[in-house]
Amino acid sequence: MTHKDILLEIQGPVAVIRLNRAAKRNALSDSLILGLRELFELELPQTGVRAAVLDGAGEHFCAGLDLSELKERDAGQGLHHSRMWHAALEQVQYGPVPVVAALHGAVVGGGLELASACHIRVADESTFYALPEGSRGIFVGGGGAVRIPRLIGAARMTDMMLTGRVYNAHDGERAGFAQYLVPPGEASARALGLATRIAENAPLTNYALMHALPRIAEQPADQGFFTEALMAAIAQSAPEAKSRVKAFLDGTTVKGKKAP
Ligand code: 1HE
Repeated sequence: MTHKDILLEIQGPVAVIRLNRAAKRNALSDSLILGLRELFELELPQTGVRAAVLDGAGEHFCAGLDLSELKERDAGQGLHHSRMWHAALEQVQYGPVPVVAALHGAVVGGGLELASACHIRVADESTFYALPEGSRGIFVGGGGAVRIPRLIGAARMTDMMLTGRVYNAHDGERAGFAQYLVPPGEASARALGLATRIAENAPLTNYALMHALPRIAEQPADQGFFTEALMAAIAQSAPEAKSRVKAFLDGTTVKGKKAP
């Protein structure tokens, strides 16, 4: 059952998931975080989709943690709250299908943590990135300390949290937050085009990119080479890989197909 603040629309092989709490700038309440977890873990696998788009309704992608719920917590409760976010965003990163985030407006705090758990980020020119945790006297807790340095480096993240620095869309793209920068209002359409293209890949290739590549990239080289060899052997043994290679050799592949 999809959460009241989440819209789910199936467009052919792509699930379009929209944070739908515009009045609160799509702030992530505990209930909304649990709703995302349930959607990625239980609902999406049943839809048979092969890729997803995640965007936000209204003027902003996401204002992060719902600050109205940030009540007095003891250390144990704080730990469990952060682990709840981890469990949910792990379902986004290591869920059933690649997720393309379509960004606009504020991508801040936990909103940036959520965007970082996606596999590709498309930002329109209204996008800005910030980590207000630094000025609110708190720390990231939704996996940002792990995922954000992998996008932009620990030095930039440290600067953002220490000084409150805000990156605009152009600087953000150069820094590595987003892979695509598009005119205002065009992020969701571009993300849908990319997701549709991704959905055409062999499922094992997408699986390898989501589940094997990030792990291989963290392994010492010797182990990484070995894991890569295992994944390569599994992927190329699939019937779909064989038929795709055969189509190329027979000249029946659609040539010159460009990414949208
Ligand atoms: C919120 C939230 C929120 C807006 N929690 N209610 N995140 C932040 O520190 C960012 C806080 N938000 C903002 O800086 C701004 O709202 C925005 C730049 C995102 C958007 O500005 P604007 O002018 O379009 O909206 P607004 O007037 O500030 O807010 C509209 C309403 O949304 C207002 O409620 P209203 O009832 O008065 O209309 C705001 O209170 C509400 N709202 N953002 C709750 N975040 C796992 S740890 C993660 C830690 C974090 O994410 S910390 C960073 C939290």
